Amino acid sequence: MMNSIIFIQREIEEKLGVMVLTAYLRSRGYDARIVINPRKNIRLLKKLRPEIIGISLLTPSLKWALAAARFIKAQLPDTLLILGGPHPTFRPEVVRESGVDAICIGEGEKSLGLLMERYDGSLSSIRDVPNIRVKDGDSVTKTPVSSLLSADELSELPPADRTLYQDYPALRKSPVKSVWTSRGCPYACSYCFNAFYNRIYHGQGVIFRQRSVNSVIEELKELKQYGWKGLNIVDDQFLCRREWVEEFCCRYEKEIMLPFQCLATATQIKPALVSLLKRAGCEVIYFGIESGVEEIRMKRYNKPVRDDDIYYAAEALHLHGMPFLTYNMVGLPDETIDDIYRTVRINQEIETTYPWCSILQPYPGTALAEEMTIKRRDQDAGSFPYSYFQESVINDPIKRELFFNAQKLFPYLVRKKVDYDKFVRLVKRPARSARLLYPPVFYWFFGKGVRERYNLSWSAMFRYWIYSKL
Ligand code: B12
Ligand code: SF4
Repeated sequence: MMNSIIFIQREIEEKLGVMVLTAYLRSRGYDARIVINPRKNIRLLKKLRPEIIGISLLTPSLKWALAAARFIKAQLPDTLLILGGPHPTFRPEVVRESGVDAICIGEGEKSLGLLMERYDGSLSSIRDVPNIRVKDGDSVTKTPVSSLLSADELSELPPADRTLYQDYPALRKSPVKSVWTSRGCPYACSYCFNAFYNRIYHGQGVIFRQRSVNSVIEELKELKQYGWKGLNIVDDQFLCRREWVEEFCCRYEKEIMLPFQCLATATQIKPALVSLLKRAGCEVIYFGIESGVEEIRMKRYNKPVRDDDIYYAAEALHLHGMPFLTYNMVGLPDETIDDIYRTVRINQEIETTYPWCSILQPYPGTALAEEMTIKRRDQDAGSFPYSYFQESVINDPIKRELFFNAQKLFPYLVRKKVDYDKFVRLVKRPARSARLLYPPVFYWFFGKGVRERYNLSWSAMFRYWIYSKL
């Protein structure tokens, strides 16, 4: 009999990685499914009795994942439990945790495919599978990473399996879908995972790979039947090859004709390209400013974007009436109140449509993690908050409060063009009663931004929120 796998997760959200792996496994004849909230659905899991349980793991969900792994192993001791995704890629040692049998580093298709083929109920049967760490008593067996999938191989992958989450009403009716068109980013920003990822794969193929335009368009045509209103293109480097973007826009405009949003680097945003994207249906472009202080951006964050690139990009976007969202961060331990205001200020100057701000999290595997001292040294014990909108993990309580206040008020400070004196009054040790209002202010702007970007009514937002609680 063929092995089967069930992916488990906490969030009521469609995970593209899991849908991609499911499509790959199903095309090879394996049964793959999803169960959200495994504790509540333990009877279902016991009934299905999968040979393998997989978790796609981001660092902030580590605590949940380890508790879920232990719970599953107590209930289904014969099941192989494997973790994959960003966290185990950067912290393979997580395989030593109780409840976890194996982890997968980097791209999952080839490894999980081979693991499903070879697993015979004993851990020794999967010890040779590339990219895998397997627990063996007190020691761990490692295998080297296999080469990255080539652009041709990516184009030949079956499209993400969109039927996977259909049993969940919030997801079945979700008006926004995601798609990926490329993998990899050659840059090395110090807060991002890509530098480390590229080191793991050094010598194992080209870092940046793009699917053929045809394979993406065919996937989107199929996706149309799910009735989406907005599409997110999740690529880190969607605009980096001009000819590819031109071919994509040309076909998208004719064959898909639905609104989409994408990410870019400010240096890539030029008037002609913006006009092309707008004609094809692009409704919002996202790009990173991160800090309004050029030196912090370029030296500390290692992001090769000058202030002038940002002003020029904004000009090109305004010229064509293209709304844009900017990613900003606060939270470097030596970041001053004036530095933060410069981040607010640059967004005021360029009249960002959707100013977004998060609190810097030095996730394991990033260059910043090496440099920063955080509240609890043991990063793997789940010291990171669930969301980067929550709080800073640095030691200094006064700075933590400053970052909290500035992040919560950021959209307000930018949109209302708040001046320096008022900014200082609002973010530097405000009265406790005033501070209680900051999270609602943040969520008001956040919700309003989501509603506008995806053309949703308040009632649609409310319906979606209710579904996500079911
Ligand atoms: C889209 C996206 C989101 C979406 C959806 C996230 C999701 N859960 O799928 C949203 C907007 C919800 C989101 C939210 C967050 N995100 Co996000 N997100 C991304 C983004 C841009 C693309 C992910 C993607 O779909 N890739 C395409 C698929 C095909 O690749 P993949 O998921 O990596 O899967 C492959 C492998 O990892 C592996 N694999 C994955 N799972 C498994 C499981 C098993 C068992 C196996 C064997 C293999 C395997 O195989 C897959 C195919 O090769 C990435 C950046 C990036 N380029 O990857 C950041 C990224 C994953 N996000 C990140 C972060 C920090 C967050 C947040 C925590 C931010 C926050 N708000 O605080 C939240 C938390 C979300 C959550 N609920 O856990 C970080 C993760 C860092 C870390 N150390 O974990 C990333 C890497 C961005 C970054 N530059 O740092 N995110
Ligand atoms: S450009 Fe974006 S994806 Fe690439 S390394 Fe920098 S932050 Fe990461």
